[in-house]
Amino acid sequence: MLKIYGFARVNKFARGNTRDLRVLWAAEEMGLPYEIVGMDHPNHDLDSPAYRALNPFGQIPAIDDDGVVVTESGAILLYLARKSGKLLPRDLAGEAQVLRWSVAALNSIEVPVLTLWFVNISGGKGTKPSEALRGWADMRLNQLDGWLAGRQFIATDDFTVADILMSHVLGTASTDADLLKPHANILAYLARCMERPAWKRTLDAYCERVEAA
Ligand SMILES: N[C@@H](CCC(=O)N[C@@H](CS)C(=O)NCC(=O)O)C(=O)O
Repeated sequence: MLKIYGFARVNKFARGNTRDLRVLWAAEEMGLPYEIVGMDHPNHDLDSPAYRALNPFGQIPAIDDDGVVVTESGAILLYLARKSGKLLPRDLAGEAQVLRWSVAALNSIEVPVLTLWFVNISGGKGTKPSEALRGWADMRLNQLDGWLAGRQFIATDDFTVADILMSHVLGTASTDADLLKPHANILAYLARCMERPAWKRTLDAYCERVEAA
C-alpha cells in the first residue's frame, strides 16, 4: 500500500499550504488508494533517524510505495503520474511539456515568490533586498500571466500534475495575494484549478484530520 507521509498537526496559518497537500490532491485525482502516515512536526517526528533515512532533509512530503521511497513534491507527483498513467500524457512530447512546467512551477515561480515571503517575514519588509525580490517575482508573474492568456491549463490542453504544482505554489499563503492582483489570467487559472472537486475533497479531509499545532 502506498504510504504518504503528511503532517498530523498544522498551525492555522500553514493550514492548506503544506506540500503534503500536493501529493494528497494528486492521489485523489488519480484515484490511488493510500494510507497517510501522520507526522507530528512540533514533537520532532521529522528529526527521528527513521524519518531521516527516508528524507535526509527531514521534510514533508515523502512517500513509500512498497519500498520505493520518493521525496520532493515534484518528483513524487511525476512518479505517481507514471505509476497511474494519469495527469501525464503518454507521448514523449506531451510528457516534456509537463516536465517543463513542473520545473517552472518549483523553480522559476516558487523560488522568487517564496524567497520574497521569507525575507519579508524575517524582518526584511521595506528593505532593498525585499524590493529587488518583489521586482523579480513581479516580472515572473507577469510573464506567466502572458503564457496563460487563452490557455485553460499550464502544460497541455488537459489538467496535469504540472497544474497541481503551479496552482499550489500560486495559491499558498507564501504567495501574497497582493502579488497576484494585477494578473487576471493567473487569477482565473487559479480559480479553475481550485474549483476541482478532487482539490475540495482533499482540502476538506485534511482540515478534518490535522490537529492544531
Ligand atoms: N522542495 C521540497 C520542500 C518541502 C518543504 O518545504 N516541506 C515543508 C512543509 S511544506 C517542511 O517539511 N517543513 C519542515 C521543515 O523544514 O522542518 C518539496 O517540494 O517537497
